[in-house]
Amino acid sequence: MTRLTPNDLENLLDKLHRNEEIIKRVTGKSIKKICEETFSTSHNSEFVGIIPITAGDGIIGNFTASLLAIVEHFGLKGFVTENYDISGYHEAIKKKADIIMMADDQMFVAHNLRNRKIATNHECTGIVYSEIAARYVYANSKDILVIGLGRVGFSGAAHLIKKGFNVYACDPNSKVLDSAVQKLGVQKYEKNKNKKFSMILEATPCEKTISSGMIAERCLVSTPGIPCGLPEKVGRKYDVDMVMEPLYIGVVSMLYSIFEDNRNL
Ligand code: 2YJ
Ligand code: MG
Repeated sequence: MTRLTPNDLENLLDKLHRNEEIIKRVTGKSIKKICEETFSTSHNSEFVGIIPITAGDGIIGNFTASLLAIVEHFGLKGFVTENYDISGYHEAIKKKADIIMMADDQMFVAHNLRNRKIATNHECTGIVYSEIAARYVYANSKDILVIGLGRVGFSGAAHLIKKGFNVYACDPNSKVLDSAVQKLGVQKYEKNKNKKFSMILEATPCEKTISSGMIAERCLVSTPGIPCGLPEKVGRKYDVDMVMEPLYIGVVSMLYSIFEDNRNL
């Protein structure tokens, strides 16, 4: 898994606003609306406690501060605990947090203590970026390509299958690919078949995973993967719309996935 760097988190609010505009233009809806529809939940003034975690490679400069900025941008109140780790957890509970957010190098979770729902960043990131891709207003079919079947790509592919899309997938690890074919019912993307896609979910930590042979005349690349998988040259040559942002979109998805259900309201 890619570890975020303080550099990735610089100008987070700029990136966030830019991507919110792009999402509206390419799907016709705001990111919040998309999450509301996807999870059938809405927020209810939850108070969010964010805990810096020193395990593994330790604190990432700006990480918890960025989470707080996101929570506040969203209209919720929150705080970063002064203490780290277990002491931070204790502090968050004492301060009456409703939602706890914390991450080590393997897992980034949000836990709603009111309703016991828990979200992982990888699953919610896969779901929301696949939703964005699937809602592309210029899509020419229900075919969609998923590049990379790690935790994020796999979750995105599963979500798209559930939504009734024709999911094609590729991954350099043939065991992982075979398992997605069996477990999810995705089809293998074969380069030589010359199939072109107007919707792509790219979920890899690699550069240049997208080649010009894959993309239709007009195409949306939805990608949480840093660095960007679209080579600049290819992006310039075709009419490619791109949603790519390091933290905000995944975090909004995590929050909506643990908010209260609004179906019975
Ligand atoms: O509390 C801290 O500052 C650190 N323990 C944060 C660690 C953040 N975790 C990661 O960067 C993980 N690789 C997951 C991030 C997924 C973002 N899409
Ligand atoms: Mg990438």
